[in-house]
Amino acid sequence: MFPGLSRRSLLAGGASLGGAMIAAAAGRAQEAPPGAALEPVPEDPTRVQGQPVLSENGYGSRSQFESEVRWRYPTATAHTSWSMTPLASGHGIVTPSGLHFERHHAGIPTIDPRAHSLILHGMVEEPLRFTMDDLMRLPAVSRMHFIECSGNTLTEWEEPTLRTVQGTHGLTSTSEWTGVKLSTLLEMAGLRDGAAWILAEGADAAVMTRSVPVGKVMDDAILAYAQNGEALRPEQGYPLRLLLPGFEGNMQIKWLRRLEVSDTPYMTREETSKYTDLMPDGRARQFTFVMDAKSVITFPSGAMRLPRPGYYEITGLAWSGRGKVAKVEVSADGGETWEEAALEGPVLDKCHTRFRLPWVWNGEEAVLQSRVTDETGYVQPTLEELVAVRGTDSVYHLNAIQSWRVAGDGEVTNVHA
Ligand SMILES: Nc1nc2c(c(=O)[nH]1)N[C@H]1C(S)=C(S)[C@@H](COP(=O)(O)O)O[C@H]1N2
Ligand SMILES: [Mo]
Repeated sequence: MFPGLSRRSLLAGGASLGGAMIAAAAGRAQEAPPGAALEPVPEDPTRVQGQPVLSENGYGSRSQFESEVRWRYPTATAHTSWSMTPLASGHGIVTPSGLHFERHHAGIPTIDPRAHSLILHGMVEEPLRFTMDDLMRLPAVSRMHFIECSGNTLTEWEEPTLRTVQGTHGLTSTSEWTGVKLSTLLEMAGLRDGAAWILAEGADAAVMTRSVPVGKVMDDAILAYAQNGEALRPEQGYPLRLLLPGFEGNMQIKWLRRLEVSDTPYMTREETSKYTDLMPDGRARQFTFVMDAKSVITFPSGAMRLPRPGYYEITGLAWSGRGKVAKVEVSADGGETWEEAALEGPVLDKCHTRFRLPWVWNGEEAVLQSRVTDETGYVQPTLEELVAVRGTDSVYHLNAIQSWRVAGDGEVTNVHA
């Protein structure tokens, strides 16, 4: 990508950076960015030995010249808050574990896996308790899936608000998740007649609870203990989280400690007071589990500046909670005309999919948009279309087409078009 562009993308929402930064002068680091170790930079790396093997005690770090970090949405406290993935600087479809977005309602608990267990009870033939060792002995699966908070993009209903794609869309990330299919445990315990819902409960101070339909659980729910080839990060629910591919992030309970089977939903706080969608007629949609198809251009995107007219590769991410991405179209004229982008394979089920389209910018104002169609034929709506149905009282599930305006001087801004 273009030097200088990704650095700017850190300035999500106009907030100041804080933390470590690279001094641009002389290209020499003065303080290591998070996740990096500071080393002297030789004038000619062919004239001196490099760092010895295991100089980092056996766990690698990133280059001291890479400084992308998650950006915390400025909520009143840092314990119930969000942090957002820097999508603009991402490559491919996997989110580095250290940059996976976070949503915690009561901070990140520290849980000793040897003391942790999962209880499965309620409408089952035989209530069961599993230690982490028990779970890790069961047959496992590894799958790549996105998790998106249904609050992703919530600032953008009425006015273009946050400046960067990290701010507008950074509550979605993709990892490879490994764990046991939840259906395996339910088959061991045996569901009683009439079992229809399962309450999942976390071991954090929020003791977060959500009701999940048994159908989803038997289909593709995973009890994940690993992320991108290693144990889950504490932020993602170490030692155990529920993964419900394609469902809203809130249901994917982290630090999972209890599952209770019932014939009715539990009507917890998170499915009544929160995570319902107030409609224009004053009624609310409830149990809006599936994340509708959505896409966003990550390059060029808000707060970048194209240095000059000429060739660029427009790229971004598309995903759908209903299955695979079928098609992504890109417009450079605010939706007047569309061109089909190339999808980078493999195109996976309920997973971020990267799209790319070559573009020659002629130096005139352009409005860039992307529009995804998923394998069910669902087409990502315009904001106007979405608001016509939902109004502007609902907070969650804004999956409309995003517009980035490229001005004559190359400045890229978040606009409603
Ligand atoms: N126990 C527990 N589980 C939780 C939460 C929480 O605060 N506590 N937050 C939920 C919300 S709202 C989202 S969007 C996802 C975020 O997952 P992540 O932090 O791994 O990205 O976790 C969900 N699971
Ligand atoms: Mo969320």
